[in-house]
Amino acid sequence: MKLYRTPEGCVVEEANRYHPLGAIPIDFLLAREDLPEYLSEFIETITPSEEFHQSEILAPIGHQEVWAAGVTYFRSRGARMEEAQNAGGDFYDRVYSAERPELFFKSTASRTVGAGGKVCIRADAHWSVPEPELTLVVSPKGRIVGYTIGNDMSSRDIEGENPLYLPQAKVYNGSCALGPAILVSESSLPQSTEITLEIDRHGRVEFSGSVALTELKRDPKTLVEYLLRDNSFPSGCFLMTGTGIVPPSSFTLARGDRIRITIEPIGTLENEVA
Ligand code: DO4
Ligand code: MG
Repeated sequence: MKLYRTPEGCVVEEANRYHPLGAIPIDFLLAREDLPEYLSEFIETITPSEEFHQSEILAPIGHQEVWAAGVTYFRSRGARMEEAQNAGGDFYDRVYSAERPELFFKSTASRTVGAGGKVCIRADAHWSVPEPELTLVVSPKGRIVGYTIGNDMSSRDIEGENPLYLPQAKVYNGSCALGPAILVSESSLPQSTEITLEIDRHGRVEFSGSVALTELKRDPKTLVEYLLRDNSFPSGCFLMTGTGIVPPSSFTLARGDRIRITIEPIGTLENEVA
């Protein structure tokens, strides 16, 4: 079952049928502890349609905060150590194997775009990349009630210069994309689930890569447990689980690039760089 947000309201896709939820706001849905059960029962009362125009979808977010985990894949650890080689210290190596994960504040709805929206690179950065990440949809009490695709847009030169610059490398206008939908499910995704990234430039593929969830070092439930320690999310929240795909160091995003991230059970999140 997938939950979309459109300008006309939320829509649930189930078995190729689309159930409009009318005036029910996404905040009401994402604040529920029983979202999968609630939606399964609620759509029984709605006459579905077989049509849905995917061009009209918005990021599936209301007033939730978006948080992110970092250095959760070996590939990310290596990339971080390389970009920060002049910053001194072995903090990325240590956080990769530490018990406490790296968790950071990533975005608000105002800085987040949905599928088809434009993501941004900072004007004062010269090394920018997308980070394709499985993103957990978390209830106020910390239950994982769904999954979406996230793009943790990042400025690698700013991040690499000094770890204290992380918030500037990560949080700016258009620095986050979520969507196209929330796969509403309480079951874990299979370990074989693949995340793929394709970046098109002038109509041809400039970079592509993929990673399977087997490479994710941290258990999603443990990441959520850490995030909710002494930290409340009355509207629920999103938690990106880190990137396992990093383009080569010679690569930086350019205006007009198209970024496509696919996670098969959820869909494809496609955005152009503004
Ligand atoms: O430690 C910096 C951020 C790492 C990150 O965003 C990731 O691994 O996905
Ligand atoms: Mg990331």
